[in-house]
Amino acid sequence: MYAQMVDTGLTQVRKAEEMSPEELAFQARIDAGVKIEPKDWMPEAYRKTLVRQISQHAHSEIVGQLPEGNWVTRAPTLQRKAILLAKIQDEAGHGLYLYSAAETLGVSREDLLAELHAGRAKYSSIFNYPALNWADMGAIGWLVDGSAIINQIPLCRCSFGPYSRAMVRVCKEESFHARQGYDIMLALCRGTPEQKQMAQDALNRWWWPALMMFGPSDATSVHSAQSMQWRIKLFSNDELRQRMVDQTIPQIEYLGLTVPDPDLKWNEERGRYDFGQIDWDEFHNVVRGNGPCNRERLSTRRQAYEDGAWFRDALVAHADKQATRKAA
Ligand code: BYC
Repeated sequence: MYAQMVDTGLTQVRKAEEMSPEELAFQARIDAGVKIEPKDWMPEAYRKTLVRQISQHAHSEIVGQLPEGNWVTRAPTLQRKAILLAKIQDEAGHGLYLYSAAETLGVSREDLLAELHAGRAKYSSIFNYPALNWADMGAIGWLVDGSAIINQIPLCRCSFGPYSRAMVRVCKEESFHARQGYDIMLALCRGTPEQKQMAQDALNRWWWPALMMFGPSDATSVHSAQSMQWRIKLFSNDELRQRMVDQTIPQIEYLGLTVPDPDLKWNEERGRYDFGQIDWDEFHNVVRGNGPCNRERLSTRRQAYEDGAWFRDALVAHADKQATRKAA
């Protein structure tokens, strides 16, 4: 398969004739669907790509708690509060599995967090938008977790064992999150005209940022070609984005809401929807740190880390004490 690989996008994929015997054997294992485990030989670039993607993913889960965390105290009922709390706790758990998966590649959680807190590491653009009202909790669960599922189901079959296994549980939990989001939207759409308008407003604000979650177009994606050769990515950014659109339009229709895209239309020939242009300037601006909430998100994370220092110290002191006791 690798022999047929061509240079696509902006990355040069490694051609068979450029590979060492070790790399050829490694690629053959990947092509045969064999999982790569942490102690197996791997090209340094494969390891680095995984550390980059898994750590960005982990940071996204952790920062992703912030837009929703703000709404726990304002949830309209006790049941909604309990559900939202459970969802946010799940996101923390996802971050922890993912940091653990990254650690199997020889990096430490402390170093990864230091990169995040210094503003050098990326996390998903979507979490730099504000959650303005309760309907946003619906839109986030439905559209953001919905997009996450579409992106992450294929990752359950990716080539790196610890990442693929972590994704299985993450995807099950994301399904619950997406359903709770849709349930909030459904309740609002069946409510008063004002409540339905809140749902429409939230859809209008979250629709385009949710489509941006899938990353730059295939023509400009830097890493896609190589990541697909290594089966870290199984589908391209544009293919997954299209799936999101095709899957979500009928859900929007069921809610009785309007898609905030005048160019959206069903393409009979393709059997898929055509949709409007994404504002890539906005995307790049957010990724560069200039979105509506980038600074606030980072400073909240830094503060939370500093506030938790006493607890981490206490855990280490306790572990040291246990170890001394055992040794005695
Ligand atoms: N935001 O060559 P490309 C969640 C960066 S968690 C920011 O296509 P790649 C959830 C990209 O990193 C959601 N940056 O890259 C949590 C790269 O920069 P670097 C997170 C983005 O890696 C809590 C550059 O642009 N999900 O759903 O092949 C509550 C070029 O892009 C974004 C994951 O992380 C973006 N949207 O593809 C609720 C899933 N897009 O590294 C929900 C795993 C691109 O060269 N990750 N960039 O500096 C992936 O599948 C891939 O990493 C991506 C990007 C599809 C995101």
